[in-house]
Amino acid sequence: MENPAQQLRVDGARLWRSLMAMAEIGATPAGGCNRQALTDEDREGRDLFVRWCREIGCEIRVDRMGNLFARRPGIDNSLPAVMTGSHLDTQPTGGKFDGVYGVLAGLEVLRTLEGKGVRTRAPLELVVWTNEEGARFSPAMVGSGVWAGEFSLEYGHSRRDKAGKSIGEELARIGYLGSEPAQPTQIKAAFEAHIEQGPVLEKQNQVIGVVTGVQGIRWYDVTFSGTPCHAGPTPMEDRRDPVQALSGLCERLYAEVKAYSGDARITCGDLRAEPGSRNTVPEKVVLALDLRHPAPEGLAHLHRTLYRLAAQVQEATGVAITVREEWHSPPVAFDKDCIEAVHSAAQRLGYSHRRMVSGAGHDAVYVSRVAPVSMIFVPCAGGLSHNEAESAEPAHLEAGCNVLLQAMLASAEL
Ligand code: HGY
Ligand code: MN
Ligand code: MN
Ligand code: MN
Repeated sequence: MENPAQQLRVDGARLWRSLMAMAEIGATPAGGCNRQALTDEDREGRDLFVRWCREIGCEIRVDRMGNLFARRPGIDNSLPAVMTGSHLDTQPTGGKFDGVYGVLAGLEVLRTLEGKGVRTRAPLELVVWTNEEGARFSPAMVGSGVWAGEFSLEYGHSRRDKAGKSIGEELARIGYLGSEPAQPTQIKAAFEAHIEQGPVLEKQNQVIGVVTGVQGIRWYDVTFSGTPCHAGPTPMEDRRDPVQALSGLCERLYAEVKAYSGDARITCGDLRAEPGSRNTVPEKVVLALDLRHPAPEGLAHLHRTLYRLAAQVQEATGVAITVREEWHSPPVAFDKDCIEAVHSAAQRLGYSHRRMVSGAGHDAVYVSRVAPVSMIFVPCAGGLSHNEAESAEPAHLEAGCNVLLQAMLASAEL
């Protein structure tokens, strides 16, 4: 027989309405969202979130990295808090659910407790982390990374976008440069709800992903330096063309990554040529490279392969190739008790479920440095994300939110 806390359920229709209201901020004509970190759209989304949290009596605080905390007091506020949350910033052609679902599912949990007049023993904290995506400012997850002590505050503030604007300047500009130190408070356990952003749950017709960890990520800037010359008179054999070196390296690297393991990932999401004129062989081409693997030794193998092949192609083409590592987020295993809290909630609620490792990075990676953590995944259509067509079923979003509620209540000692 379920106890009263276990009988609590969220309001899926209210969750959906909030998701759609947030999706209007930065809405794109193709039905996605462009609400990049620390833009005016991000500020608008944060302001809406703060208003919603204040409506249910949460205390709001903002830290030096713009991380936004909504705290729901418990019966005993000397106890460490139970945390949930995610991010509101999106990719330039992002969707309505990546990150936002985790923030608004957390809000729905607080709204449910408030509506039912339920007070947990431990306080609850709902967080919006700054710049999770790493699209406008590199690296990804830098807000939670500074909070967890992975990066210094100076480093976090110094990161610049392509227009040369820094995180520190943009936080001040949008009014979210908080005064709280960007450092961990006492957290008993943390749970993050998120769409899977891959095809596994949908393909296997499962509703809940019980997330056991996150795969490793390594980011690089690979610079190819050639000799600028005229596109017409210069014979092909007289050129040192960085694009030719780039294509040679990519061909070899994609082949070796695919041959190495089905779990390995390579993505070349951003490229720039300088001076960027159609009829001048570029002086420089810079490739922003993303490599991933679930195992430390797999990620290390990809790292070595990149450097080995870069040296080979440099030798073959005479084009200087420099590889600079931008970010390294090693694979993370989540806490077994938190994983079990998610698993038993899914089981008791009768949702089909499976354990899985996350292919995407999440703020939970850095939160896991300072507190026990697990995540809850729900399917997204076609496994598509970082795409304006991203979509998810209201019933699945509600199910994930019910699992979040129950996992948090189990930890908050209701
Ligand atoms: O890159 C990632 O996996 C995440 O979207 N920041
Ligand atoms: Mn995300
Ligand atoms: Mn994302
Ligand atoms: Mn099971």
